[in-house]
Amino acid sequence: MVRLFPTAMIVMLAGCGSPQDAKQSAPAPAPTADPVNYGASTPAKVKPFKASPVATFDSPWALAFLPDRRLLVTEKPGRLWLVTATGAKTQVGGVPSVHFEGQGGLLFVAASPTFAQNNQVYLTYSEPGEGGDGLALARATLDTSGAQPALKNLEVIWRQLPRGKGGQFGGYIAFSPDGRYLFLTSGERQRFTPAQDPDQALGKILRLTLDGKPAPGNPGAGKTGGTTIGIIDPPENTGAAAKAPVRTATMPAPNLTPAETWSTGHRNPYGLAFDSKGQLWETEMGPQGGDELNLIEPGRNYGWPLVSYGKNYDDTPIPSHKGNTRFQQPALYWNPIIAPAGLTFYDGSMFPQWRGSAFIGGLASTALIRIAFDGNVPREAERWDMGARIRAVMTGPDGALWLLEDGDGGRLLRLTADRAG
Ligand SMILES: [Ca+2]
Repeated sequence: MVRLFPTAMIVMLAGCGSPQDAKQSAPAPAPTADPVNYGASTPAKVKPFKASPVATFDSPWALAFLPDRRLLVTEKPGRLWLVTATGAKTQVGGVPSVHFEGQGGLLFVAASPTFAQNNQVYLTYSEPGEGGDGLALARATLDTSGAQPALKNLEVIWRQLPRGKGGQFGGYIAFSPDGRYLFLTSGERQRFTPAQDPDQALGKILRLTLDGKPAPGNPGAGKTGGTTIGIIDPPENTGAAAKAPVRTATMPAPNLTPAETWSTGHRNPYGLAFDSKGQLWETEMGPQGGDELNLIEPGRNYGWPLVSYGKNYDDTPIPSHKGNTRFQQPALYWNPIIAPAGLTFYDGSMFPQWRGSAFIGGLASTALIRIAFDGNVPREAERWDMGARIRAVMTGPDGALWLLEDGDGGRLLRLTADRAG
């Protein structure tokens, strides 16, 4: 079946609620309390940690710890490094070719929950192809037996279709606490309305098996996608969303299945992590204003691009999330923006006062942000100016916080409890 997906249908879809409707089990109503805006927070003057540079990279994007406490670090132009805790770097061979431009390139890296048994790792990246780039999820074996570490048996196990130019890919991975499922963020590529299309894996969070297949028990389990007429050239990141797309093409939809979808209506999810209670949280870059921290629950619709706490880049308004019970509210939001990148929950021993907190990196805000929780309600507890765009933050096995700065010359920083002199 070939389907058009004009704006009028988007409105109809939004009224249909979540994919769970089909199973006669509508999700609980979205909370009606409007979230707090932390956009005007000011950084603390004192940093209760020491930030030590460990190594320097060219546009690093993500880091992952291996069981032996070495790290993998991606560089957006397409390089992968194996790094010791003291900063010795060895380049990893066998990395797939990526299209490095704009927000695209080699993105996330994660060690499989089964790494101790099989040395498997996952990568996400912008994969070039006919019609443009698409987010790809690949799995490979990290072979460290030779003189140079290398990825072996690399296999793309999921692809974001339709392909297209530019935009933000998402690409964050989080594993369920039991290690059985892989959650993947798929950005809406600045195409707006596909974030509400159940047949396009854009603006979604997916729940997959470790092999990249739809996970059993997903809200749309058993459903298959239709052939979709997708937007190839996205409009500029402006309010032009409602206007006709520049160019469309009929795309096969072999893996645009609602069966993969866990949640809908996301813009640019650049952070995904489980807390100690097993709840999944996501950070999302909004448009002009409207960055969000969301508690992710299955079958819920988080509203993009139909509602937002921000406005379009050309200053055209977007209907507000405020008071709107059709869509899941963010748990908190930022306007003006922080540009969140990276999300980690802290459970280490180096900073016992922060156990249970979450940390978010900030690009535009050049900040590290601590989120504390009152029950299940998050609040921005502290913010520190790091003097550089922060691209990633991860809790290390040593209890330190590990950060990546953005851009050429971006440093890997280890934050320890020693106070700065
Ligand atoms: Ca939202």
